[in-house]
Formats: sequence, C-alpha cells, structure tokens
Amino acid sequence: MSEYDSAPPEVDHEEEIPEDHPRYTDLVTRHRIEEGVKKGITHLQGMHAEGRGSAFDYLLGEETIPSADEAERAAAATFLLADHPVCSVNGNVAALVPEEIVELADVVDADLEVNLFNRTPERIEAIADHLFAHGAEQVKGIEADARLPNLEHARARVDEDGIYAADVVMVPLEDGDRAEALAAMGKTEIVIDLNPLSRSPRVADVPIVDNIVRAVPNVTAHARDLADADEAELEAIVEAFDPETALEAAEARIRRGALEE
Ligand code: PTJ
Repeated sequence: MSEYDSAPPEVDHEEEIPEDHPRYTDLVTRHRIEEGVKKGITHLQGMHAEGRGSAFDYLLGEETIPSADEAERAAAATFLLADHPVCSVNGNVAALVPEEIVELADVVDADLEVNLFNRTPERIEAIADHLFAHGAEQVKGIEADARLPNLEHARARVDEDGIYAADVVMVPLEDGDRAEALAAMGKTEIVIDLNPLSRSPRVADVPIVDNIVRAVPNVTAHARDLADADEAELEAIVEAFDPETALEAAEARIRRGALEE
C-alpha cells in the first residue's frame, strides 16, 4: 500500500482502518470528521478545515514537535492557575476528541462550552448530547445568554457564566475573528491550530501548533504531571513560554519540511 492511498472505500467503522497504514492517524481523523458530518455534529465546512489541518500536519511530520510540547505544558500550567477556565467545543473538536476533551476539562476543572461558528440549535444539541455520551456531566453554550463584544452574528453568542465570565479559554480550531474578540476582552487564550500563520494562534497567549488529537491528551498528561506543583512553579512555566518563539519554530519546521530531516 502506498503512503498516498486513502482509506479503502469499504471502511464503515474506524476499527476497520488498518493500523499499519502509513497515514493511519490522518485516515482516522478524516473518518471521524466524515462521521461527525453524518451525525449532524460537524459542519460541512469542517471538512475543509480538516483538509487544511491535514496538509500542515503532513509537513510537520505528523508528530508533536518540541515547541508544541512546551506549549502544551504551558497550557496545562495556565489552566491550573486559572480561576474559571473554559474549553470551547465546536463541531470538529466534538467529532475528533470527545472523550479526550471531557477528560481534560475534568482534570483541570474547566467548563465545557459548545461554541459554534455556524450556529444552529440542532447542532448545539447534537454536540452537547455527544459530549454527555462521552462522559461530560455539564455542558454550557446551550442557553448562550451573552454576546462577545465587537463580533457580528450568532458566532458571538456565549454563556454569561461560561466563556463570557472565563479568565482562561481554550479555543481549538477557532475562527480568527472570534479569537481576536476573545483576546480583546482580556481573556487568556490557549489556541490549538495546525496553521501557525492563522490569526487565531497569533493572538493566543499559548498557541499550540499540533494536531488536536495529539494536543489535548498531551495537555491532560502535563496537567496530571503538574497536579502537585505550587503556584510559583506553574507561574515560572508560563513565564518561560514565549508564544512568538513557538510560532516561529512551527513555521520553520513546516517550511523546511520534516521529510528533509
Ligand atoms: O463547528 P463550527 O460551526 O464552529 O465550525 C468549525 C470550523 C472549524 C469549520 C470553523 O471554526 C472554521 O471554519 O475554522 P477555520 O477558519 O477553517 O480554521 C480551522 C483551523 O484549524 C485551520 O487553521 C486548520 O489548519 C486547523 N485545523 C484543522 N484540523 C485541525 C486543525 N488544527 C489542529 N488539529 C486539527 N485536527
């Protein structure tokens, strides 16, 4: 099988994707997005987002590069220092890492809030149900009784006691306008995005340039590792992390191409 072969057409379930396929992870994420669309969780535009992410991931070597691991540790420390952290969940996040995002929220004591670019009541409900089915005890974003200032349309809608009141927000695969609106509100933002040139990671305090399927479990692992760290140690980790350096390292890796390493 060549590395450019795609999943065989007869694959109906993720388990049927051969684990020895050289692009196994990519095939799994593609399959999960496709399933997400079929279940009404993921928007069709989520497929475009997935395609873009997949291309960047290919150039990164489909691995967590050292600067991303540092960002993931800084994200864990940021969460543990927060008073009111929230993990924002959109249709791609719900399809790709439902169990893992529920686990992260549990470990760092964060709220989960469904927050959609293409907001419809049906998708909000489908995503909330999907998170409940994967162990979530509480999901915000259904009421959406507040608005982010300086942002048009339904994508500004958030929960007043969720993202609106949060001090730290994790926004994976986020649209640039909303990431900017959150930054303008003074939130500490953790962004997961495979494109280091995208506006969202560029406005983030902690940009994580890594595939969400690797990033979320790794932030959780760092948070578990730091569970007994005192405030001074957590603050030192956050202060030592430089977002510009992390973005430059990711861009350099993508431009150079892992295949030349
Ligand atoms: O569910 P909704 O309605 O909220 O819509 C979600 C999408 C993702 C469709 C919406 O927010 C959107 O259009 O986002 P963009 O502007 O396409 O940005 C998505 C970013 O995520 C792009 O920079 C991709 O490179 C990146 N990305 C895609 N897949 C992954 C990823 N980053 C990390 N891990 C991935 N698996």
